[in-house]
Amino acid sequence: MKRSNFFLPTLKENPVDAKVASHRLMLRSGMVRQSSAGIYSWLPLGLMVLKNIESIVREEQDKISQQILMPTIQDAKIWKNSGRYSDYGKEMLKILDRNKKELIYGPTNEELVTEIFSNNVLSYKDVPMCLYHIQWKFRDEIRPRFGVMRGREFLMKDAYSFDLNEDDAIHAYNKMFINYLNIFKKMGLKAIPVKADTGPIGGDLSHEFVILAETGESKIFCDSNIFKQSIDNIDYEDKSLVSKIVKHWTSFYSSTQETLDENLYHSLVSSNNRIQKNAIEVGHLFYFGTKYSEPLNASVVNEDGNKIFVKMGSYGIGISRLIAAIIEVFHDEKGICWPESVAPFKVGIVNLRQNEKNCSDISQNIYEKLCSTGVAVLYDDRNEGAGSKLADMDLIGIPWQIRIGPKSLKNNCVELKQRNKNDEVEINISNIVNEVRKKIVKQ
Ligand code: 5CA
Repeated sequence: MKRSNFFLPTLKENPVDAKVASHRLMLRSGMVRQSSAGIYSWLPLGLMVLKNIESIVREEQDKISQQILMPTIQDAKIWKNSGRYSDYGKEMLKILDRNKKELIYGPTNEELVTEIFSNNVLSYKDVPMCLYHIQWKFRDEIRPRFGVMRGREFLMKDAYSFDLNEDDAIHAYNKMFINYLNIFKKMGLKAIPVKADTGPIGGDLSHEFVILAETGESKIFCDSNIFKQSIDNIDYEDKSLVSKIVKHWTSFYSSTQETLDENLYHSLVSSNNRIQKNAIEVGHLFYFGTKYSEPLNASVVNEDGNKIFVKMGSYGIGISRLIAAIIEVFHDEKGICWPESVAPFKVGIVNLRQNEKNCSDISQNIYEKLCSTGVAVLYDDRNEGAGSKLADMDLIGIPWQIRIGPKSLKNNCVELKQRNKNDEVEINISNIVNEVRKKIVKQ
């Protein structure tokens, strides 16, 4: 993509009402624009990152569940049947259509997915089943703030599991637990699971996945050793391995403020290892048994001919919030420093002297070669000063920068710089494409 053709309205000044780094940088780098409180339009750069995050989530979720797509607008009737129409309170956006039929804009999808299951699955042979979708949600939050971190409209991945008995349902929960660790790892994040409250979703088993950040709205209390643990891809059908891994991770004390047991925390974790910090909730797991399957009549006939209500869990990831969380972790005073897996472009080319023919010819040539090998490149070909082009490239956070100017061209070289390091190296023009490709593959 050439910058001259790319809709990227960057801002030089910090917007006054943006209080946290991620909000400031998302506005300054032209990723989003607010349309009303807590509701955003996604411009090309922002949408590219959103899609990258979606595809990491999709790739991992496809290993343990099937993707569907439910609508944003739901019939109020199913929410009345589950009892949540009144329970959900003012956060739920209620709508009347032209026939005065009551609809709602979905804040989540337990009711609708349970109805789909109930109308289409009759036999125990069809379970276990796990369905997920990636869809916009609306919650009329009292205090939408920090940009897409706490929006009113936001993109969520939500999955729902259906099982015959509690043992299988806990296996589904555990698979999701490990899947989440892998998803966040792929984004370069160290997310940890913490024991959590179930809130309006309900149930008796729940974990939040959180990222440490000063600006996070959750407070967590945990054993620092949990940060030293790592996760690998595993065979999800190996029930005992799955359970062993989850037992290991949950053996370290970790809790949100709401579920904190002060005595237990102090007795289990030595004072040097206690971490009490702010964190951003990026994912949430719930197990709630038959809370929705009973009122919405989601049952199957088992082998013995008996009708049983399925045991369910639901599992969310804040896709749009993740962008803010990633920026909170990966930024410096100049701008965003994207981890490569989510970066909108892998390489940015900065032509430092647009009006010098040699610089432009070589920039164009490297740009074409990189594009033809499938690398996502943004080439800043605008007729602007070198300083402002470099500042913009730092602001938008592309992981690798190729800087092309007369000084290094004298040695037949260009400069290669990693966004988050101060280690620019001169590389011969004839090697640059291969060098960059090698570095990207290695990451
Ligand atoms: N139905 C369940 C699981 S699918 C559910 O709705 N869980 S939740 O309420 O915890 O939301 C799931 C995830 O969505 C959260 O972990 C958080 O990352 C994200 N999220 C929730 N509210 C917002 C919001 N107002 N703005 C941005 N992201 C949000």
